[in-house]
Amino acid sequence: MNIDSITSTLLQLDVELPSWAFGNSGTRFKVFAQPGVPRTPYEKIDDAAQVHRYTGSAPSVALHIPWDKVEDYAELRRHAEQRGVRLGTINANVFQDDDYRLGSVTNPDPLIRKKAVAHLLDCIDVMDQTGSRDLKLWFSDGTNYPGQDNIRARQDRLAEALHAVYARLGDDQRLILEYKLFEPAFYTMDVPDWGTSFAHCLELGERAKVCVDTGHHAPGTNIEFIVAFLLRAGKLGAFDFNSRFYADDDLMVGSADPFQLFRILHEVSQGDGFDPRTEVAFMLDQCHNIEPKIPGQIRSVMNVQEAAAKALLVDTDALQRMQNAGDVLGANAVLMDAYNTDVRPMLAEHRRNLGLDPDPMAAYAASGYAQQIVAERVGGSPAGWGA
Ligand code: PSV
Ligand code: MN
Ligand code: MN
Repeated sequence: MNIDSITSTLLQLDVELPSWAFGNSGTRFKVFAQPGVPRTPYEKIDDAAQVHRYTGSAPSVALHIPWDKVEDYAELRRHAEQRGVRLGTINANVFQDDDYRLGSVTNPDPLIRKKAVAHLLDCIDVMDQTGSRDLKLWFSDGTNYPGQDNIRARQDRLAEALHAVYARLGDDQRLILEYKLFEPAFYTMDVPDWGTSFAHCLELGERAKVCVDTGHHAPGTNIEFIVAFLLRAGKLGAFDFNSRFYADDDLMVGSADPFQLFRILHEVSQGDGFDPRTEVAFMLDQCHNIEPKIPGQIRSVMNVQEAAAKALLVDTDALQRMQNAGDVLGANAVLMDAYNTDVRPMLAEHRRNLGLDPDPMAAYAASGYAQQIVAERVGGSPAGWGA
């Protein structure tokens, strides 16, 4: 194995952090308040910068608008840069307003559709100030009961809104359309799966791509197949990484099923998705309801790095030979050899070479930052849900 080529690929692997991972969160049953959580978007960025400081691999922070609404986005951008990170994907929010009870961009009421599209266009104004490349769209739109609304008309309204947004993008900006099987709508979602997102993105053009949130599929869905398909079609724009046992659990990536994460990243590797020129955004979309948030993010970045290192360890020549020879067990063994390799010593060495502590979790714990923010911050802001 060529360790140098693995580490040089790892060097280019940037994991984007979600601002909302640093605030209080929970389920619809209870939001648990943790001491020391950020009170402002500025403090969320301060905490995200800590994750980058100890991992060296999380140089950007995604914002959710209006959860991260500030007076001056250029100032927020400078604040991030002073902390050694940058502002990343802008996530639009058209799901937390009473007006959106029957949908946002697919609402039967044209005035509500207009309001939703206006927000999406405002988000592009924000991107112009933050220097962000990607606008991530997730719609909670859908129906709860058969007959509630016309499924086809809702697709027409969705297409119309997407076209209006796409037309407003700058030359270097992209529209990333996320899908989700169910929730909050329980009968139909208007963008329930990758096929729906893919079809709309194809219609829109080159700069519209699909976001695969790993928690947004039916149990048993072969996510790596979706990844392989989208990469082949040049339509994989981003990941929202997280783990799930049941539905959209938003647990730490690689915690529930590290083997699935490896299989997904093997397909990324096969499809040149680690090459920055392929422009796949590797983002976390997680909430740390019961565990401390900064170490939760550090652990998640490390989980992505470990799965990526294993995926890069796959002996692709041997794999292809076995595949071409129809050697089922041999091919499977090549893949499993890589998965079963302990890559932690290699990653520790990689960090040492970068001048980082080989153990980011321990280094953060020893830094005293956790105690400092508890002492300094009183009255943390919620992560966004219900904000
Ligand atoms: C929806 O479940 C989602 O995955 C979307 O990405 C939202 O923007 C995000 O969660 C908020 O956590
Ligand atoms: Mn998501
Ligand atoms: Mn989700």
